[in-house]
Amino acid sequence: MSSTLEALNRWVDDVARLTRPDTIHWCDGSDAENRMLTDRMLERGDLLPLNPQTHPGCHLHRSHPSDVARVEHLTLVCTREREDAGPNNHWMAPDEAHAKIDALFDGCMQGRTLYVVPYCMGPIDSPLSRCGVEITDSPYVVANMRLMTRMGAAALARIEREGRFVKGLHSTGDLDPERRFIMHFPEELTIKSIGSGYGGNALLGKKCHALRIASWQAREEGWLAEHMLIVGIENPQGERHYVAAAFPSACGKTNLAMLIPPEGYRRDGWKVWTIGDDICWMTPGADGRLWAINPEAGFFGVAPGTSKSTNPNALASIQRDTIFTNVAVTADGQPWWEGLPGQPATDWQGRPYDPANGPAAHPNSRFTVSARQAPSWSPEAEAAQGVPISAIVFGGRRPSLIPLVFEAHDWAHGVLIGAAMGSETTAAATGAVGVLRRDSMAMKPFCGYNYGDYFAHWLSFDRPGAQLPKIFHVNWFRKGADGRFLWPGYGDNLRVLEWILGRCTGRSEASDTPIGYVPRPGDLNLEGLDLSRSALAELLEVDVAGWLPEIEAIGEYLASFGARTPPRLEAERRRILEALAAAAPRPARAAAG
Ligand code: GTP
Ligand code: SPV
Ligand code: MN
Repeated sequence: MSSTLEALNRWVDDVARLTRPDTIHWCDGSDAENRMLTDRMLERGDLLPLNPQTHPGCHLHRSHPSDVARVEHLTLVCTREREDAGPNNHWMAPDEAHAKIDALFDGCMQGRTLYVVPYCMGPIDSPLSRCGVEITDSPYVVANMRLMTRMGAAALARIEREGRFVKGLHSTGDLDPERRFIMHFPEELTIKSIGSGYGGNALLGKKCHALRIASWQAREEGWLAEHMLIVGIENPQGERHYVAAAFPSACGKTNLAMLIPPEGYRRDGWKVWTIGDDICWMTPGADGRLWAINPEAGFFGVAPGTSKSTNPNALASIQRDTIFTNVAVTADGQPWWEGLPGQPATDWQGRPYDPANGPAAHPNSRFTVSARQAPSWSPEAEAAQGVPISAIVFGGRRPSLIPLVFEAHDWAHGVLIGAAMGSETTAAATGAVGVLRRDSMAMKPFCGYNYGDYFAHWLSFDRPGAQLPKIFHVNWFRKGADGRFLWPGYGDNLRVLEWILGRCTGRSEASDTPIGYVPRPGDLNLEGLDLSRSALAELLEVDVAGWLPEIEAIGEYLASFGARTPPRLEAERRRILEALAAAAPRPARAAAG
């Protein structure tokens, strides 16, 4: 088979000449093809069967123990000008990068099948969607792409019609971390990835295309490609509002996107609809509002912590036709991870479970499942025009200082809040866990260009005629003196979303503080919640003395992007600093100068 698009055929030929596969398979995305691939993977041991009674159509994949997360130090943005990639990215000159990685691709598919995977990011008939083709030698990648994107014949037809697509070349290579690279060439709409079979490194439609390449295109074309969930909140009056929220990897997007309202809310008629759990593409509409689509069609979710009490929607979604990666297994062949009832028999590496070896499931173990299987999945996720966004929410893991929720005074202040985001690192990427780092808009690992230019692009949406969403910051991860989370989180986060949407419709009150509008204890609906008065006070406190050094640190961080940082952000920062200094007890006032 081949396509009617010469440019595509030529590229596949060129790649085949370089990588020398035994055979070439063009994917059509059909059930028959998926069965064939599954059988092949079961035969080779790429997939292991799970209990077909409790988990029909589910399989386990164990990746190489050195290949279990994104590798940010091996992820490069290769632009002609180094400054265009910015200090937020690792950079290599395009010629040098191509030469380096093509040498690794040379002959790497000998004895293997080359799969051509056409995919569409977003509803197949949406003008906001964008297409790509991934070439890979991993059937596991094909099976995941089939769940995560609109993959196959319909995507190919659109690509042939449009003639334009992102080229992604992937091989698992020999899985040697020394010969592993994930390279992006935004000026050529090209991705090359070798040496890893793991999620974000290998499913090229996801972070590589839908964020790094798409953010570059979005800047050129006037839209936004963001690391955000999209959730619809329906109140008892039947009004539906959509919220887009950016939290860093493993900081709660999937959970918020699928939350189940607390009991009292359910009784009153509140409903929550999932549109997306990881990526959001937003474009200004003719009405001035931002309209959003989820470019993905599935969830690649964190398994540990997913349970009946935390995320029952996710748990219900993954009872059938799911690929589990690096989870543990019970004696009767069910997938298992920390947070589930029962006992693991074997750990994520297939060893008999021994607590001395650490957690049974890898902390970054994942499930891949079609989004349609979520009970909360919204039909609006298929809408060609997307959904209108009422509020944008930023957040991260901040054990101290940052209140449960606050609202930006205006768009520019909101952009500063997003740019200043910080969060403790998680197991989603290799490296130390629990280290506080700046992660602007949760895009540190995913922004395909200079952060300074990115902040300016965000600011540019504030123009005449725009009906922009209000911007908020949340922190579900504030800890008390005893080291425990102060806020119950999960379903109870709807209480905060209700306040947020109330701010958008004029129904919620707040106190105006130097850092933004903060709810007073009585402004949140806490009915049915067992939260001590002191915990609530701590969650909503604006600690002026603590904020002064934070705002100083934000200044140093913004300055690190040099002349590309828009002066407007620094002006906003100084405004806050001065307001804090005016609110501070006497000795601190001098600091603001
Ligand atoms: P990526 O898929 O890596 O982008 O992650 P994500 O942002 O979708 O994170 P996810 O929802 O999978 O949550 C990651 C971890 O945070 C899980 O272990 C959750 O149980 C935990 N978590 C999510 N929401 C909350 C919350 O409100 N409070 C607390 N304490 N933990 C939470
Ligand atoms: C993340 O790390 O933010 C993820 C998983 O959503 S990955 O696909 O690996 O990027
Ligand atoms: Mn993510």
